[in-house]
Amino acid sequence: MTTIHVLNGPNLNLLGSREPETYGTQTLANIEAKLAAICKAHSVSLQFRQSNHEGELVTWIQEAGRASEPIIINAGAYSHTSIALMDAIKGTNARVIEVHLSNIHAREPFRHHSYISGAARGIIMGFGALGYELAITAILSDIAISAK
Ligand code: CA2
Repeated sequence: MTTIHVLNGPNLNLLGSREPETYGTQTLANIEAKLAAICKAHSVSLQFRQSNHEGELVTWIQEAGRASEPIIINAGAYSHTSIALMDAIKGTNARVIEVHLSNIHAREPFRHHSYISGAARGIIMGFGALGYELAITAILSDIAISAK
């Protein structure tokens, strides 16, 4: 059974507690529950994780990469700073979808560039928690196409 890895970066554990105007009201646990239900309905397994540590995210990307399993990543602020995450993604042949809750291009200039984007298959941003569901849909569709 394919596993979809959903990786969340720094401070996303605070989701739903502050800044609802930017990030919405859903908690990470809410998002995980929704994705788990979608994955169950499609007979795929879900590995949903969050870390405030860059190296841990690198390790998880490598782990998914070794298994050639798809990754959905919201790297949080590391998106704008981390060459290590970019290298980890480039070093895998895993399919990677970048997600952001907010539209980073409508925010401060320092958020406009993401090191993840150039290494990702696609990017979904600005739709809040729905973005994660859209990313799962995209991956499920990719899996279905590659199984044909
Ligand atoms: O829009 C996104 O998903 C971001 O990846 C979220 C990051 C931010 O640094 C990126 O520029 C865009 C921040 C996540 C922090 O989330 C919080 C949620 C509630 C309260 C405080 C932080």
